[in-house]
Amino acid sequence: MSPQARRVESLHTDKGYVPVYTTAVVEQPWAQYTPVEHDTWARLFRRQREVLDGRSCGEFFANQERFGMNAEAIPRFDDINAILARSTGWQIVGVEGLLPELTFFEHLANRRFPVTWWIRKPEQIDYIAEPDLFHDLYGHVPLLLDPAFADYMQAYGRGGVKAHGIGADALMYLTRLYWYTVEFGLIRQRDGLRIYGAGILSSKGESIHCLESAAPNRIGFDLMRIMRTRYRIDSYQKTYFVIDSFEQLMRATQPDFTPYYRELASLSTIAAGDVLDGDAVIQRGSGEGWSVDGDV
Ligand code: HBI
Ligand code: FE
Repeated sequence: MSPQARRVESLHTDKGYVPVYTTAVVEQPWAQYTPVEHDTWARLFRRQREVLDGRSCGEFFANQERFGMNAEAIPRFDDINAILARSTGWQIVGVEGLLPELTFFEHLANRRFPVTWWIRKPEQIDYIAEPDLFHDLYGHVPLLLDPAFADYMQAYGRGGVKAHGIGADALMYLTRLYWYTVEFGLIRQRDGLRIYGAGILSSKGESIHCLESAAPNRIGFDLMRIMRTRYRIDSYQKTYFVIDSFEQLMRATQPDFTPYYRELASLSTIAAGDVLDGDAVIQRGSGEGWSVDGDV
């Protein structure tokens, strides 16, 4: 029997939002979702369907349809899992919210993606500081049907377990990679730049900003460059990194990163908005509206 699902939210303290770490896997309490919660899913689903038309990568809507995701109701995790099992062998597991890093990596390494079971409140439609069901399920899960992306996520999890054993710096480098790919990545496809990062796919504002705004830099994927680059947690990204394919991502994570971490220790970090001489610049950002500090 799984533990009972209970909604755990971050606590607002003088250090900002502090995640309440819980590690349990819980059963999705599907029958307990209220009409308001299904409606929140419906509103977000319809809105992003419109915004992401011509903006999300080709795989995104196609895979959503393979899952049968629609605006009618919050999907059942069991239905999603039946389809995942037949394709890439991934599974989703219900969780209360953010997990401790090692627990999170261990799930990924075993082809399990943790999905927050609860959905945001109506007044949080436009912004919520932590992952909820909409971000996790709508944003992350469709790409788990893509074989190369699915392998990348597992390799990332294995690398995470290893980095956790190496130390805090290794973990910091690897977290930057997750941020600039899985959460905020762009991909170059036949008809132009497209979104694949879940942090963007689940945000109306950033979906438009990342492709249309003149402010951010758009730079070709470079593993070591990314692992040196700080990022923003409280505003749109100053820089987006662009991959050419999910195979490129998968190939980049095949080697053991241990020597990379050693090299990174001798290299300076890069501010979120900086452009370097060797960068494969697709667009140099105007920097309009950027705050001068706040990179993490
Ligand atoms: N836990 N449920 C959940 N979802 C995440 O995306 C997540 C997490 N714990 C840690 C974490 N992400 C980050 O440390 C990643 O950068 C690895
Ligand atoms: Fe996420």
